[in-house]
Amino acid sequence: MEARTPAEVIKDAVTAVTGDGKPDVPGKPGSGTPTVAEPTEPVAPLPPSPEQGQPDTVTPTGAPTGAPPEAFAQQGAYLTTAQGTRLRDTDHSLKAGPRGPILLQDHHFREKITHFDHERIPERVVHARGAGAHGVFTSYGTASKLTRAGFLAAKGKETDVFVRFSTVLGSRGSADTVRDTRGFATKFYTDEGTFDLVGNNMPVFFIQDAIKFPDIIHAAKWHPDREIPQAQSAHDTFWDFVSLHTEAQHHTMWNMSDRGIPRSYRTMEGFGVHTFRLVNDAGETVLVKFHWKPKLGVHSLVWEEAQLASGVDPDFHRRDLYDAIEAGAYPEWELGLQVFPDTPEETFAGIDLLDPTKIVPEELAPVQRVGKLVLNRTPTNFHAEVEQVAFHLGHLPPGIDVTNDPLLQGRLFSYLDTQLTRLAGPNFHQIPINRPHAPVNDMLRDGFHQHAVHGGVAPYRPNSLDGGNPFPDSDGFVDVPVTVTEAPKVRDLPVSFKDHFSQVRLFWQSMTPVEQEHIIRAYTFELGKCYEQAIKERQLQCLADIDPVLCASVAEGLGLPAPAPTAALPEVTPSPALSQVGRQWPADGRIIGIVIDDDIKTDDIDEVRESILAAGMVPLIIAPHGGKVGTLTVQRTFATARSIEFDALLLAAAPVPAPDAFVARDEKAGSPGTAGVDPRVNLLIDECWRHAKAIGGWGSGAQLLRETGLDATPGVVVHDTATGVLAAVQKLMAAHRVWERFPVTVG
Ligand code: HDD
Repeated sequence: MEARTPAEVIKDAVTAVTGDGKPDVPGKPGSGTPTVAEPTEPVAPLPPSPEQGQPDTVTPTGAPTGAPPEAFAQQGAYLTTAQGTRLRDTDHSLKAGPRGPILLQDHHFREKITHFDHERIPERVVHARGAGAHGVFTSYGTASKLTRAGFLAAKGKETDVFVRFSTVLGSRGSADTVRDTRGFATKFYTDEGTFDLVGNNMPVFFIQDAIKFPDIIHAAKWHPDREIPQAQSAHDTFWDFVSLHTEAQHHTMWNMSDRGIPRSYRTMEGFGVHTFRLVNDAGETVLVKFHWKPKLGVHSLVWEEAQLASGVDPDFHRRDLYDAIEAGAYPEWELGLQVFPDTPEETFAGIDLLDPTKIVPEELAPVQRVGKLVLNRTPTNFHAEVEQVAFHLGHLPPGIDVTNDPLLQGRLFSYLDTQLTRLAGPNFHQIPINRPHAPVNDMLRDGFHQHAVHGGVAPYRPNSLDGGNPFPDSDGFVDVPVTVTEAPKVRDLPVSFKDHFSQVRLFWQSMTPVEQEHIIRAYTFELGKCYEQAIKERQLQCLADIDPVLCASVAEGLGLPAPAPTAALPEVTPSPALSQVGRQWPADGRIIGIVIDDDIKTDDIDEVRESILAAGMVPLIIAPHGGKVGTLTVQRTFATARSIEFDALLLAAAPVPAPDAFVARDEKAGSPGTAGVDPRVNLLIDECWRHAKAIGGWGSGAQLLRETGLDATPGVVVHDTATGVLAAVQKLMAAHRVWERFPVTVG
């Protein structure tokens, strides 16, 4: 065969596809004369919809008005490369012909894919799963005698804040409602420098010395071989650790209590945990513990609800936070201080204030309110703000100082260190969410991701080249000159730290019977998930050293003998302030489900909806199908509604089973409830009742509650009128749950 030149070979190959070798007309694939049929028909692109607008009619950023401009990266309405070159097309890579390979020269393609490949940053080693919001802190001025920190001292002073809530153990994609401690970290952008209060929703911690932090976290996170369980403490290594390091018993009981499964971030207390030192203008000091008190009270889920929510809505807390803010039901907390004299012993009422496994009961040192926090703005970009926010206990303004709590001392190292890897370098304080709102003039220079262009030549002090700049300020941060006791260098802790059980007993005894019952069930569940008999037995021994009833009840559930205590149990004085039961709270932002059917009188429902909204709560209409029922807009269908979403349930109807099209066969077959009622409504009622939520009904809804006999049980209201039912249900909601409905065997 006659030899051909390379050019002829290529020409033949091209001609085989396009026929005559002429390129296609741009935008009209196949317009050459193909000798082989195109495998696909060219499809005309969809036209832009009219509401998409044109570059000169839409804002470039979509930014809400009033939002800080520096938070937005978009600077014009036209699509550009990262270098600002306008682009014609971002949907097609540059190819050697429509069916050819992608060309390496396609900078836009490489820039887009490379950037995407690096979009994720390492998740936090703990507290990976979280949600955050912006807000404002307003000082009451009541701390002015205690601290010179301006954001606390001046009455009415407003300070911008960013708060990040989190779970501790789970990965970034884990569920919100797992049993765990919750992080409550607040960044105050004060005029005198940033203050980070990096706390939890529990006032004590697992360990007393920071050197054990990697150990407790290794034990509590997943097993290293199979990386399970996700976001759970119900496994062997956790219980192995806490039963061997008995200082962890106090925090563990908080986790096993209802505090481990909060109803909402909005209904959590927050604690700074450690004791801090405040210093005023006169140089006088006091020791303090920080508390956040939620306006709505402290409320929790019940365990089954938490488990259901993990599957039905893993974003339960995140959604609740953002929905509440967007609905204008701004979450609120008061900041409070427990104040103690700064004595050389650093104790109060015999309690060592440096021991982070101990509380000071509020009955001994009341929490004094010093300001109010309101969260009023959701993040614009989750990654930029919630992922990149970096907290650190060393971020302190003048007037607040640390103590020698050995956990706090170790944390002072860890938080800066972790950001170096997580945020890839030492300049993370220049990321918008981390930028102080006070003027910055440091002598830090260069490094990865340096955003500032520093002037001058002399970032050192003293200097004679930059006019002496920057200057120290005699009014600046004071390290309180606390006397350090002369003592030998040791790897040890104070003797008082060795009491690991008396405060666990105090917590247990402060709980009401229903709360104790929940604690027993939590221990029984979690230890029941352990495989190692020795670990269960060791933890039972710890429970025996806390309380015999607790120990015996859990032992019974595990099918093991209850051991005797190793020593006489201490006398403790309960602290009723620790209980969540027995008080009345506002129900702002709570959600009431209203079950209707197609025959409903919509006037009644309109009236009820109006009253619910007027009370600051959220009504959700639950109907057999989407769309409208009369004039009412349906918000949940029987298929999409699940009890976990509602704090109370109103039955305006007893809906009959919907046509087959709407009910899955298994749901229809399996439900026990009342015959003739849609099984999904039966399930709603059943779960709301089991989870001790208020339930009410009128008309055929009342009839249904009578037929089931539920009307004779606590917290179930039947009435002739819708408004009568709502009034009674609202009263019940103030107590959060119908506590009498829980079965109790202790007490
Ligand atoms: Fe920590 C994150 C709270 C002990 C080391 N911690 C982190 C967060 C919270 C807490 C709320 C998430 C912050 C955010 O939302 O970005 N940690 C606590 C509390 C503790 C505590 C209340 C005890 C009273 N932590 C603790 C110790 C160490 C750490 C003893 C290490 C010695 N914590 C870290 C960390 C994290 C962190 C590894 C992970 C991500 C981060 O810091 O920024 O440095």
